Amino acid sequence: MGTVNSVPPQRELPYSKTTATLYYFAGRGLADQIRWLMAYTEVSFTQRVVGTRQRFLNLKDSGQLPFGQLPMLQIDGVEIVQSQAIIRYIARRANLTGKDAKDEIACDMLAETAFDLLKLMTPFPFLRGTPAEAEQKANARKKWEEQGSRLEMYIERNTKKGKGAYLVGNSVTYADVLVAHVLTWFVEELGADICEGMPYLLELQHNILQKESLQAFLRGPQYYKLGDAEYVEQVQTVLDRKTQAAPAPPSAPSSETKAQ
Ligand SMILES: N[C@@H](CCC(=O)N[C@@H](CS)C(=O)NCC(=O)O)C(=O)O
Repeated sequence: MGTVNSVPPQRELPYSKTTATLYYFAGRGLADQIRWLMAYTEVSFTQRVVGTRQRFLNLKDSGQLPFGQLPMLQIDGVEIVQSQAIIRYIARRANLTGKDAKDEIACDMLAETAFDLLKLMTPFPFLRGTPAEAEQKANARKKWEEQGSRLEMYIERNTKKGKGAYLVGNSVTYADVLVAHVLTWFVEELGADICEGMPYLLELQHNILQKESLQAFLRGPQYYKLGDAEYVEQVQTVLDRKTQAAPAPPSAPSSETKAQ
């Protein structure tokens, strides 16, 4: 953090050639949902990788991270932190919150469920090869069985009412995108068998993945693979959580990356 009397670091300005600028590590984490939803809703974005401790401290000291945390998104002249606030903003902007206030509440509840599930996936890169990995996998699988089957029931009910394979109402909402996202991640970490006996969820995922802009994103450089040792190293360095503290780099590189 800056010292008394020191000049605050310059604020980072949004990249002018894309609609949004996303600040996060070079990996999935809490930004992955945001990337998926921006891709689905055709928001062009640039990713600024916060890859050094100094860049992270500069963002905090400049006041751009009011709670001292990433991710942060610059869009439409505002800066948003808190991943779920970012998600809701993008969803409302794209009219993906259903037809009325009741639908919006349903979307909100489902989005929180997707977020609960997501938080079971984000620790995996940090646990690989440790005894805790198997325990976390077993816990995630159990939670999936509970919550996945509830999500399956939502879609089944809607389908049987003739509304289609959606979680809310008779068209896509951001809840569908988030559930397709977390399901995809679960399958990567735990295997495709977690979806056995869940045909409605698979249909929903299939429908969401048909979206061309999402497919292009998933094929492109803005989509990160499952977190590996390099990602772990970066996060731990930036957040200063390494057991052996690495010296902070003298200045943050101007890593303008991955414009879409
Ligand atoms: N509730 C926040 C949590 C954000 C969060 O924990 N971010 C981590 C990185 S994934 C962070 O910046 N941690 C720094 C810290 O807490 O000091 C959200 O959903 O955005």
